[in-house]
Amino acid sequence: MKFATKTIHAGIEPEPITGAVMTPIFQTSTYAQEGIGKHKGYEYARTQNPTRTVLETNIASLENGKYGLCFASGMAAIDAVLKLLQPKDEVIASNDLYGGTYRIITKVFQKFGIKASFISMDNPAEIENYLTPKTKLIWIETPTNPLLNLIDIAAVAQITKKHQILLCVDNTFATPYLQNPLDLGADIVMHSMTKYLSGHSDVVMGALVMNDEKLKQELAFIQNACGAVPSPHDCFLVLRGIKTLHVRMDRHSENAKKIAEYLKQHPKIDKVYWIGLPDHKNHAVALKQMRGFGGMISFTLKEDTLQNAIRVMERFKLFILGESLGGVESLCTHPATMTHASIPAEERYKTGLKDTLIRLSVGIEDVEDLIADLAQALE
Ligand code: P1T
Repeated sequence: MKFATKTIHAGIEPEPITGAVMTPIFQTSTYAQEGIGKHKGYEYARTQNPTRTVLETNIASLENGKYGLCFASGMAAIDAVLKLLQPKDEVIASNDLYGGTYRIITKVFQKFGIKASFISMDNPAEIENYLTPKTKLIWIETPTNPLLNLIDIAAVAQITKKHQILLCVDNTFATPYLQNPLDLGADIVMHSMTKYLSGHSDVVMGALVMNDEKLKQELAFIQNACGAVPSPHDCFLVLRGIKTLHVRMDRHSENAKKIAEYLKQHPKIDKVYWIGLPDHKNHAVALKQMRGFGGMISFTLKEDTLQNAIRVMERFKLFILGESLGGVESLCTHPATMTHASIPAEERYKTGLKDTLIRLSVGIEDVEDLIADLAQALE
């Protein structure tokens, strides 16, 4: 099956009793058992739920993986991966990444004896300088949040395979429509389904996809033992969102291209970060491992003061000021005080994340209206 067909059909069959075409919301916490240990594969809804099973099968298929697991949030999915580690194990993560990922590693898992380093992965060969016998996990986000750096997944996977280290890729910004990390050698793909997969800013959810059965069993054990599972209603909403993922991503990318080009020539704009621009520092990596460039753009102003950046963000009429991304509506975010506030300023500055950076999640509205909004906000 091709991608557009999989979004609508993978793992999804009409419901056998009534023929309902849409996967029903199995709003139940438990299932009747015919006898002790005799049941239809469902015992208790933390462990399995049919609406969730369909979504897990669907997302696995979109990522060309064998197994999918859904969680109550993207952070719950990240939490499950980190729980594969033991005290004294080490994780190496890319240094530009979602603030919540930095926070859970440094504020939650370091307390339990996990060590972490956050490094630039522009040159993947340099990762080897940081490896120790205790390194068990490499965590990368590509494209990164919010600076839109790219990491060569296949090059990192060569290193992790050589040293038998797990590689997990946060594929939230790209989505499986634009990039499939498992095909490039990653062991686990992680998603905040809150974003493009649900696509309508009405759900918080996360997912992991993998090929290795033992790894799946370990992660499913953590999912059930720790219990951060999504509700059946939310699974239904994400299934519904995914059906239009390919159509939405095309429009997000198309609109973002026009907006990036508009910003690029605007006299008040200094830097524009969009991976589709030929002068983006990692554009070659995008061409190598992605099928398109997506809807996320960051930029800074020539008169680079916090006051100016705030003025622009507060002047938007269509772009909604807020956290999150990937919905049909355009959003504008101030990473330094919102999504990345939990990263100490000196760490943020090292990666190039200034207090004045403005991040846009370009929606699927008419691009002329979006450009008019940018024009009036920058006036
Ligand atoms: O919000 P949640 O579903 O728990 O997912 C966390 C997460 C993980 N990975 C990436 C790349 C993310 O962007 C996020 C959440 N990010 C935002 C809320 C944001 O506005 O950047």
